[in-house]
Amino acid sequence: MTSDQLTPDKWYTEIYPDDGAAFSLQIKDRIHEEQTEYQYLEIFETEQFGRLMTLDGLVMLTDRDNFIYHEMMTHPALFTHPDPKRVAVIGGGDCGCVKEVLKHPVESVIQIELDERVTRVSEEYFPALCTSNQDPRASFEFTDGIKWMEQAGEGEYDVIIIDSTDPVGPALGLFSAEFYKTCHRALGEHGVLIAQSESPLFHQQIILDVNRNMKEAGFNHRAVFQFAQCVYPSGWWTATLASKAVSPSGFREADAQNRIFETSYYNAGIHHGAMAQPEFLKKQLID
Ligand code: AG3
Repeated sequence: MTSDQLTPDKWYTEIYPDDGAAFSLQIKDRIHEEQTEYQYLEIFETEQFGRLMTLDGLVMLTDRDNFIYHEMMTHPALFTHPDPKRVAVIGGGDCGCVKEVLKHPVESVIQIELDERVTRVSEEYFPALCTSNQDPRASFEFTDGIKWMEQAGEGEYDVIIIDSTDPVGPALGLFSAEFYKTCHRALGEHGVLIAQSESPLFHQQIILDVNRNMKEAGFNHRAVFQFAQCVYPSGWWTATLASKAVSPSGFREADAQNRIFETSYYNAGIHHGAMAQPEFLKKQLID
């Protein structure tokens, strides 16, 4: 299914058919491939981006640039909540979000990933993302995140992070108002939700739908964070944050500024800047 994405001269290409565009990485070797119960999983050694993981022919992450994505999927949400202690990551099987969350003084983080193979393969091929997996505050469940949230206790979490694939197939439900409603219920009174929400240039409608669905689910405040991610469609990506009570503009800026842990991308200035919206998006986003 995906073998034609690697040419004989060793370029791996993900095509974006709806946008007449593509992105290629120069490959040294394919070092792993398997059909899991859910998807086709491949790992490549690239020439310049370290290792690459793909799922069903879509680029998930590379060693070189995943820090931007994982830092932006976690720190803005954790610094928006006044005192985050209990965190859930839906999807995110590569453990990159768990690692960033554990830099905060949280009590627990649980990763709920459908496909256990993604995590096992990450432990082997992306050890840098899995360095905190043995932390006693971390736990891992391999099951459907939608069902998990339906059964979660009321107010069980402070922050929920949705690190999903594109909204097709099993991930589609993770972009729905119904799912966000279960998250709203599972969050405490200052609860914060953040979800990866695709490209402002290629997937504007998805961002607008995510915002509308979060509002419908009862989240009073929402903010779109933008950042570069050159290995994803258009090279430009977003995460949408939704909050029950705290306005995203009132994030814990001093704590972000004086944070005691290392980041490579995130800081208080980036947090502010990432919330600035391009005119074409601002005009369409609902308040
Ligand atoms: N999650 C978002 C992947 C979306 C990429 N889409 C694409 N290549 N068409 C990545 C998981 C990182 N933890």
